[in-house]
Amino acid sequence: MAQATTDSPLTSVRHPLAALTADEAGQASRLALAAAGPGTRLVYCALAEPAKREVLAWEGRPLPRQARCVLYERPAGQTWVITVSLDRAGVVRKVLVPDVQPPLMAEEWMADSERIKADPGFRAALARRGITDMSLVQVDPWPASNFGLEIDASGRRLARGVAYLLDGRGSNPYARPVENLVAVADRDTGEVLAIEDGEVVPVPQDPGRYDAASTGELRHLSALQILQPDGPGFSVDDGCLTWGPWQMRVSLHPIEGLVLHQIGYRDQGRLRPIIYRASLSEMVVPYGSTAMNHWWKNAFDAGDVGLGKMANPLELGCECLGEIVYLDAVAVDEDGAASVLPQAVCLHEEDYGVLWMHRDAANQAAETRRSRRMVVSSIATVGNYEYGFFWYFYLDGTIQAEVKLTGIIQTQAVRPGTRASYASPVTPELAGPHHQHLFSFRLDMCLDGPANSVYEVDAVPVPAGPANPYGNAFTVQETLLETESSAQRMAAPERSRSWKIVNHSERNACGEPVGYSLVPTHASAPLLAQPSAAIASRAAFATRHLWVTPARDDEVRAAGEFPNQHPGGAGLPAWTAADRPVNDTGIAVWHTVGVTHFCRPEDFPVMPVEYTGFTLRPAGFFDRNPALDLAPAGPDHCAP
Ligand SMILES: [Cu+2]
Repeated sequence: MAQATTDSPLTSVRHPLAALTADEAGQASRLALAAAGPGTRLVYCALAEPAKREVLAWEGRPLPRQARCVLYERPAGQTWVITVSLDRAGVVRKVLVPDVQPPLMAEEWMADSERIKADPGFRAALARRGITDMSLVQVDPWPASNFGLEIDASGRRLARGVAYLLDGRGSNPYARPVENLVAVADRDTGEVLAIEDGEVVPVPQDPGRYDAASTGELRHLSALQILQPDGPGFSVDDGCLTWGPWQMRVSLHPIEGLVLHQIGYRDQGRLRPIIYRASLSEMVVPYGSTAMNHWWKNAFDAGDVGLGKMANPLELGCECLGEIVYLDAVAVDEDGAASVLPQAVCLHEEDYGVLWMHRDAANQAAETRRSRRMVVSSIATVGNYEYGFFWYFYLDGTIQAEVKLTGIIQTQAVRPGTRASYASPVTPELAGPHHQHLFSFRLDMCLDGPANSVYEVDAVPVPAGPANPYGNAFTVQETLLETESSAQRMAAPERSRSWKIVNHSERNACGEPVGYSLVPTHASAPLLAQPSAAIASRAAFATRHLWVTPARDDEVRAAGEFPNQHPGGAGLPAWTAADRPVNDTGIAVWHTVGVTHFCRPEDFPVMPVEYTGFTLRPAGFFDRNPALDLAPAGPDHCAP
């Protein structure tokens, strides 16, 4: 998927990072498919981003415009990356990537589900549970993960399928899981290779419906309208968003979802760069249960599936409220046919309460300014879960990334009166297996220029003694993280730990390097699986809250580009083994945030949004409060 443009470009020369149009994505996909062998399928097509140095040096002359297509040659089981020139309508590079599995394709999900349902052994296992009407059976064929088993080393493209019993059309499949039954299937041949069939547990009765027609008398809220009579306070031109002093490029990548480029802030007439590229590099949902249907579940929803590919078309008044501008995206199917996915990215402003205020005690004069934030968001549906990715930009220079988790939990059927291990009860018939959602954000930093460094900043109590005669003193300890190994760090709330990104060659009014603090507001527990578990090497990024690497255009995905069935070790652990210096150079800062999810009854049948994310706050980037210049709120908002 590439992002379509809702506004026509103002000039014929588009920005080097301007998203592919539907025509470009379709043309590139056709050329790539034509260059591949028979039976090849298109997995995704995205803009081939020009090198960062070329983009930063760009002065308006057109750069070569290329698309990068990932393809799967099914008969040979081979993955190709084919780069296509859109200027010359031809293939530039064709690279075979050995021993990897590309992300899952939508057509595979549908086909594998039907093949498993048609398997006689699977049907017999269902019949043993009294289930014979296959029209009421849903099979979810998950990415199979990799546990170093013989079947994992076979090179087969594998699915592990689990079943649910529907309660009629539109019902909630996850309310009625078929427990202790797993089919292992070959996605290429359609063969069901193994069926694991354990103790029969009755399928829960509660249909778990959550639609408005099923939930009884509805509670209505009073009307709430957000009006901006003058229209939105921002503008978008071919993916370039400008809001007050803020400027950035917004796009939707098929795998990473929202990607923001060239985030900058206009300060006293000068556009100051902050981040070159901000993205979700990977995410993983490791399950902590030993049960047959759950122990192997480790969804890498970016690299296994694709968060942009699964983006929702958003609706005014539903996912977004207020004066909204939407950006469309482009979806490309496995045949290379491109279509527009409408309203995939939502842009709007939100009031955010008080930004700053003070009432002078002597003369009772009060000054108050209201806070507002620019919101850039997209919501992906991956199987049972929804993930909303929200970037917020505030008037005081703060940047915040937030993930909103909602949708339906993975469920485990239990006999009423019993309790499942490594799971929490959600209904008398259902448990929710313990699991985590761990997200790795990558920030290619560019604070006032590409050469940046990172300090770990701790609050440190001072031992009582001559230097602390009253016992109350504490100090701040800043430690420069000089190499990749020294920059693998954990959060430490007991030390108010943050990480300060600085540019040593640019100084603020206090003579200090300009900086931004990465505040780990939702660091959560890191990966809880044992170091010996397969997932610990497959999702090594999730074992640390912070990594810093030299920023390289070809190192953007924390678990490597193809985590699907990967045995592990790719991405951050492989790159950082060289222990490269990360001081006064172009750096990528990788931050793991997440949720450790012990399911609650309140998470069923559909889960209220849970939040995670982080904050980037200016820390000596500006010389004083950068929001002093805001006009006071109008008298109708702020009467004396
Ligand atoms: Cu969860």
